[in-house]
Amino acid sequence: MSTRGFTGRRPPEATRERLPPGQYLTADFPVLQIGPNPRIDLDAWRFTLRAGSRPLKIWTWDEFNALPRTRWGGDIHCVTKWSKFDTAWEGVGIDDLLADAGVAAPTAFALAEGYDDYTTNVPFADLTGDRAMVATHYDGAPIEPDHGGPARLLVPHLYFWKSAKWLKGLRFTQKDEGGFWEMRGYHMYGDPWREQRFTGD
Ligand SMILES: Nc1nc2c(c(=O)[nH]1)N[C@H]1C(S)=C(S)[C@@H](COP(=O)(O)O)O[C@H]1N2
Ligand SMILES: [Mo]
Repeated sequence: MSTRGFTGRRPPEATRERLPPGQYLTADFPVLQIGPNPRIDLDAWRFTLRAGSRPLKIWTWDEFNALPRTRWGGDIHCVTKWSKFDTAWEGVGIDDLLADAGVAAPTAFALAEGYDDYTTNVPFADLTGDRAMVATHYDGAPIEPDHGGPARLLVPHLYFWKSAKWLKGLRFTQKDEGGFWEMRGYHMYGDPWREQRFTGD
């Protein structure tokens, strides 16, 4: 009888079922980004919703924090193959942002923009229906700068590169425009369960 699978390196059944293909479980929270943390002063922080270059609504930090709050708990999956289970987030749902702006989505596509000029595209449908938020808290505390505080996008059903840190706004685009990593070979959608890591996956 083969002993493969009994070496202790294979995760238990319950863990395997929660891990998308090619992922491994970590208890750490790795920090991944294209450059240094941007300096963000809360007095100067703005969150802007745009259609192309036209601003639809701009919130200050205080205005943003007066919006209804939402929580989400669950697993996150990074394209570099780590997954982290049972993460806990709090922030403002994109549905609530849109409602406060009093606008319907003008196009089907959005680009999330970070204060470090990072961008990533997400179909607008993936941001609504309680599937995404602008998170301000992780594990009950304000999100640390390393993880995108004061506010980051959280789209947990897609690979974590879609969850833009230091979020400064969302831009509706006419077409599905690739962001920073999508222009460099990452998948336009990024579903971890279909292992959509790179263009063509
Ligand atoms: N603004 C911004 N957001 C970003 C990035 C970045 O470089 N800048 N990197 C992305 C990538 S590639 C990953 S894997 C996750 C990592 O988030 P973490 O550092 O909180 O684990 O942030 C994503 N969001
Ligand atoms: Mo990443």
